[in-house]
Amino acid sequence: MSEHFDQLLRHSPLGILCDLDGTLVPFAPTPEEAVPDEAVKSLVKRASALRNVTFVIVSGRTRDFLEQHFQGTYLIAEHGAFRRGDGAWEPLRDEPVELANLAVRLDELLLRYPKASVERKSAGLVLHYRRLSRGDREAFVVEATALLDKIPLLKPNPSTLAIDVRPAYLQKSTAVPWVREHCGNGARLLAIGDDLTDEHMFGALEVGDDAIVVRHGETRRTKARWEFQETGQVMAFLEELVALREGLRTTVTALPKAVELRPRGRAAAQSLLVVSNRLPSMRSAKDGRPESVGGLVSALGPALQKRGGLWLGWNGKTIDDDEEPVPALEGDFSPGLLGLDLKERWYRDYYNGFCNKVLWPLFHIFPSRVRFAHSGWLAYEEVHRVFADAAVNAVAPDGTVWAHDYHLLLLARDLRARGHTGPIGHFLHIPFPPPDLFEMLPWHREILDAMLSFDLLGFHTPGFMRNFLATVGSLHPARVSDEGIEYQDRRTRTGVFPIGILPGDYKNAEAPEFAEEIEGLLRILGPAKLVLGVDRLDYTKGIPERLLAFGSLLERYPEFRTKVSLLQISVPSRADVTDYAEQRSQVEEIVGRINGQYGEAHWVPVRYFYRAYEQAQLAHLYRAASVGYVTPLRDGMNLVAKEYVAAQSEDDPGVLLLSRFAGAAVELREALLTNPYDIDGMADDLRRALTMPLEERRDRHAKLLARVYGSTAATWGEAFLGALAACR
Ligand code: GDG
Repeated sequence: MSEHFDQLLRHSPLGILCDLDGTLVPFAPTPEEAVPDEAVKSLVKRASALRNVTFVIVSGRTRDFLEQHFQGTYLIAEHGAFRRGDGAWEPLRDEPVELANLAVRLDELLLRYPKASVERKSAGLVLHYRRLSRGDREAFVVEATALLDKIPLLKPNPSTLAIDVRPAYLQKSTAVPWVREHCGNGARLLAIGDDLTDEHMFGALEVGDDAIVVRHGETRRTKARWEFQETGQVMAFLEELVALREGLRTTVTALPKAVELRPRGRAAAQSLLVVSNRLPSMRSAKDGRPESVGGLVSALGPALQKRGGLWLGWNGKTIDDDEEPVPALEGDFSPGLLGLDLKERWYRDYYNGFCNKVLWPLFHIFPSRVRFAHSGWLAYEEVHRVFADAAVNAVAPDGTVWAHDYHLLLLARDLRARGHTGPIGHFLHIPFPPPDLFEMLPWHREILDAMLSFDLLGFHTPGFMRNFLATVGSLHPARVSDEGIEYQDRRTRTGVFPIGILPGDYKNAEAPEFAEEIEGLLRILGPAKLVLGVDRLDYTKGIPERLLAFGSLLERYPEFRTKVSLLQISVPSRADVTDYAEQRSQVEEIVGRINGQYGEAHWVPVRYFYRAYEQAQLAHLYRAASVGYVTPLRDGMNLVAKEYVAAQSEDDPGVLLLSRFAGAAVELREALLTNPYDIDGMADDLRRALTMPLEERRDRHAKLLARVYGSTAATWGEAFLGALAACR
């Protein structure tokens, strides 16, 4: 028996949630004909008598039906509307469900489709259309769902050739906490079912639990990690499981197979899965070929294609809190993009909450901007479970998983709990803070524990890696040595992998269709030298400081007035987080003040744009700028700095003025380094950049360019994946 099932099936307490129709009992043309036979009844009876096992039938059937066939068994009827443990039936909610309005219209529908039938229940009804001809089925579903959509409260749930109609809150997911409570502390649950109503049950499971779907030859997406094809296999499995727990067997051999993701026309389970909070944006180019937007996908695309991999992440859409996200392929791109919706609540508490109001400011050393909320931490854990469920379905159990960034620090823990055995790596795109800051996180121990489930943790700079090792050394019992970090029976390695760009994209960028707008912009700027800032509008990027230093230059060195203009492009980002909205007002206020104070009829000192440009337009602007003004207060790497270097002409290159607190400053040592906290000092550095002799500019640029070409996005991806493979 596999190690995974050996542990699960012997675990105490164990809860088993088992659907009936299509799972234990084969389908029949009508519900009346589908009844449990003696073999099912006797197996359920034995399962119900096991010690330290809570066996529960979780069905859409009525109380009467279940009671008639199963005595002495825990039962959940009508998708959770009623449950019965050792005592009497209890309703999930007390209010009755109003179905009267529906009756007349349903009767009319059934007159037109006499082979369809309705099964009435106290908390809903089921429309069965299995007996309709194939041609009639589709028309019936369209008419029935149109009719039901008009009924408030009731929500149609199309399942296997039957439509369940019941209040939206009645879902089998409600069975999961009830069973867990009955099992007692430390329980693990196993859920088995075949249709979409069972997916709700699977979706409510937690780390350590497991689910088996019964396929009946279908290949729809599922939250289950394991699969059987038909009810006979479920029976054989449960027979052996019961015998194992009764002490009559030592092993279970009738085990389910791992579910493989079968996206349209694609190979089965993948050998490499990249997981990031957000999917990269892709679009179809004019010639129909998919084209990536953004460096990360260019960096990882070739590695994914070579290994037949997939990319999993949030698709940018949100859904209502009572809906369950189902992973789906986005478009027809290569590499394949597997998208997940986020519930509204997760967007608020996980993404904007824990990620962007806790981890982002804390890791960038802005503790005063951190806003802790326990709901945020709970959502962070919950979203990890959702990502882990989707991930284990999308990658072979021994495949490689590469997780990205602070949104997914717990992923390896949750993948291991789901039986993933392959290598799992993580790359942090932002800084890692020193121990005393990390300790501010009320959940610092849990996060470190989870991070130590990765095989490899990658950082941009040796400094960030040192911070991580020092944090483990001071806050965690793990042993840190040259061989890596050892904790319990695991070893985690760390490494420095400075991310790069694809320099060719900036060096030779030619896109005539986008050039006109930029040339117009440059004409307006006139003969003044151009100082260029490009960033997401984020308080870590030091935009107010950069503007103030530019003001200080104009104030203290009046000879630069009318001779130089600052163009600041700020790409809208996280605008629904208060700190970002405030940053925007602050930036606009400083721009207004400088322009009011120094502007002249023919010269505007600062041009400020709150929008995004095409990559080719950025390359054009980079090339036109005499100074690349990159001044973050703290930054993981900062790709703009590298892009600026790549875009310069070698004959007459501009100067990169770079904050010493950007990760890029470690590599780009020939840039003019500056301290953005010292406004007048930065103004002096800007002056030096604007007056640097050609020879010095060429000399610095040649060295910088060699570095940008020496370590690119592609070499970064391969280096990380190579190191991850070497961990095993
Ligand atoms: C995180 C870390 C780390 C900007 N404006 C436009 C545009 N951009 C592109 C730039 C660059 C990218 O966005 C920004 O990358 P950065 O590295 O500067 O910053 P973050 O977004 O904060 O990224 C950072 C990075 O992850 C990678 O590990 O370097 O430290 O914070 O590529 O060109 N792109 C387009 N239009 C714009 O207007 N198309």
